[in-house]
Amino acid sequence: MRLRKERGIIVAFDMENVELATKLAEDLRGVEGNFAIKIGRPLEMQVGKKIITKIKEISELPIIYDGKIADIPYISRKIAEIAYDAGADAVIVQGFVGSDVLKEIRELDKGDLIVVIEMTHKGSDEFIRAEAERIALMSREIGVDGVVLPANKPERLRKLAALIDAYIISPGIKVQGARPGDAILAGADYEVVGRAIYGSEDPKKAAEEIYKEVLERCK
Ligand code: O7M
Repeated sequence: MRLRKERGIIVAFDMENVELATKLAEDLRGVEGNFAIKIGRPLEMQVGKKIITKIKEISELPIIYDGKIADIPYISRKIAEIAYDAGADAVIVQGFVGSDVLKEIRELDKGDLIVVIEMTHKGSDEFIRAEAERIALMSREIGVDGVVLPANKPERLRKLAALIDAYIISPGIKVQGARPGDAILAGADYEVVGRAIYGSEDPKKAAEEIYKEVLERCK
C-alpha cells in the first residue's frame, strides 16, 4: 500500500508509550478520511522494528518509517530495507546526504521513498535553506515518491512545492505554529500532526477534528 497524492493527515507516532501507540492504531483503523501513520524513533526505540509490523497490522493504514536516514549509501540502504521488510510502505531519508544515497534506496524498490528537503526548526535556516532548491531538483530528477516541506514556513513551502511533482507531506501543525490547513493551502498533500493528536486527552477525537478543520479550510 503506497501513499496516494491526495490531501490527508499523517499522524506522527512519536510517543514513547507503546500501549498508547497500539490504542491509537486501533482507534484509527477504519477511520473516515485519508489517514496514514508515521513511526518515529522515540517509539521505535522502545521495541525495535516489530513496532512497524504491529502498528500496520492493527491500524491497516499506510505506514511511514521516519528514521530520517542520513548515512552512507550502504548503511542507508540497510536501514531502509529493514523498515520495508518489517512492513513500512515508505521510508524517510534526509536529502542533504546526496543523490547516491537516494539512488541506493530507490534501487531497492520495496516501497515509497520520501525525502526531507527543508525543515521546520530555526536551525534549518542556517545551512539547509541555502541548498533546498537544489535538493528539491535532485529529488525530482531521481523520481522520489514524496518530499517533506515545512508547514510553518508557508512561503518556503509554496516556492519549493513549485519544483516538485511528488506528493508533499508537511509537518509543523499546531505545536510548531501552523494552523491545520495552512500547508495544504500552500501546496502540500498531507499535513503531519504529532503532539496535537497523541498528546491530547482524546487522540482519536483530536485526529478527526483536525481532519475536519483541514477539509473545511481547503474546500
Ligand atoms: O506535530 P509535532 O510537532 O508534535 O511533530 C512533528 C513531526 O514531524 C515529528 O514527527 C517530527 O519528527 C516531524 N518533522 C518536523 O517536525 N519537522 C521537520 O522539518 C520534519 C519532520 C518530519 O516529519 O520529517 C520527516
